[in-house]
Amino acid sequence: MIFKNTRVLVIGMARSGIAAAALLLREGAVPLLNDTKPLDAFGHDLDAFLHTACEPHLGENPLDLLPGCGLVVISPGVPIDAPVVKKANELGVPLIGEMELAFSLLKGTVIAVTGTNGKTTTVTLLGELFRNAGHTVHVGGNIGYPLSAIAMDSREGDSVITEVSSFQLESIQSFHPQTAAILNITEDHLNRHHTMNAYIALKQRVFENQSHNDLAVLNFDDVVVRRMAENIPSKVAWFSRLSTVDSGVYLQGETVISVLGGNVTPVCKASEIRIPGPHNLENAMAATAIALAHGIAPEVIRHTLMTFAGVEHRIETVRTVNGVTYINDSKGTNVASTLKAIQSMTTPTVIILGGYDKHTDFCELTAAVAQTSEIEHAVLIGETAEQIETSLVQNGFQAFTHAQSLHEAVEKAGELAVPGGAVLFSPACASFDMFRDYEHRGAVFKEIVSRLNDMD
Ligand code: UMA
Repeated sequence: MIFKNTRVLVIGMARSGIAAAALLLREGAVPLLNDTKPLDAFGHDLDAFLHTACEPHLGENPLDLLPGCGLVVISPGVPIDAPVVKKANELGVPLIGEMELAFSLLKGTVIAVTGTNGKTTTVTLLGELFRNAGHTVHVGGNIGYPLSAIAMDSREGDSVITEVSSFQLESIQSFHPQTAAILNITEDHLNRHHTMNAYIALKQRVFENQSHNDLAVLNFDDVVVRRMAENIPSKVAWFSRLSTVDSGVYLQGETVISVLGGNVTPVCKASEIRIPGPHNLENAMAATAIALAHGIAPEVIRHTLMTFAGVEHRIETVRTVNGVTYINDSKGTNVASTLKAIQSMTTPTVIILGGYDKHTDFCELTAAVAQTSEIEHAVLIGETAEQIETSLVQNGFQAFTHAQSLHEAVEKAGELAVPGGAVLFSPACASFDMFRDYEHRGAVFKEIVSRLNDMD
């Protein structure tokens, strides 16, 4: 792709758009920045960037600018059926996503991790593993640090570990990770992808440009993911908590075992892995399979698994106030993720649920709320509060309360919780109805909790 002197329309002026524009400027392109939001929706940092670099076009996605452009780069938040994308296709203006742009300019070995849940924990753990093994490592992508920012300074020989979302996979062309993993697939983002089949097909695109020289790391215990092995050319390494596999990582009794090229090696005891819960055991096994394939020694892996403490906003204990422990699981942005948080509770719990409407079916969630003896009460917030209420009632669970804001929800949950119990903030929904993203939502939750009065 030739960028020099090319006028490039960059759609979206949040993290991805700004990083893409900076990368394009470095390549000598002429980026035109665009966002449907007004300028005052962006911070002062952006002001400085715009005045020195690019002129913004704000308020709508400008179809009239397309004919003068040689390329369009879209942010992950721009769906592939957006009018601006359709128009670019009609006019024959090449269009790629920010991740594709970054990939075309990246140096180093790319390792991609996707799946519905566990991506952030797994890529963060992989970063630790590769760092502890002496690699120069970059961690980014959907985790919050755009791949374009990594492309600004990655070098040959570096390891680039990227979290990949279905949104990003919608607009790839040549994206080709040397190693790609799918952790699991459960229902999510149906408001954007419409059907489960479409969502699964997008996830599988992470292998689309791989060959028999590349590695696919797949969850043997997830039937949808397991079946993908039939349709991809890559070598496969499995990870499995429930079965023995012939290549990859599995659990035998209490021991995590690796089997690579016929060599069977114990890596560690499951109980030595610091991040808790069966879902984290799977994340740790996926990371182990990837690390082993990249030559990292089992003793480095064991040490890292024993010390890695997990990620912010994921079943994160914030504080105990008046005997009640407040847990931030803002990263619980879908039903499967919140189910894992519910399963990890061991004391009487008030759960705060609800958020942005992704057209989710809440039946499995509300059944678990009704059947899990630890969950004593639910406080409902956000766009989906009424839907969750209806579903709870259908499952015979009446112990719910509504709140109009997160602040009110935390106060009500604190009043309802018993000493020795917990307040679990795990919304099972995205955050976009009330917050910028799940990190913003988690930070607000932690701020509210930090201000609660402790009577002890
Ligand atoms: N916009 C338009 N036109 C449109 C749609 C959006 O102009 O048709 C504008 C919006 O007004 C907004 C900007 O585009 O200003 C938003 O772009 P964006 O949503 O892509 O935001 P970024 O800050 O660039 O964040 C994106 C990812 N966001 C999404 O996928 C929604 C971040 O993932 C990612 O961390 C970041 O790039 C860096 O790679 C977040 C996420 O929620 C965490 N991801 C989803 C998830 O994990 O479930 C997929």
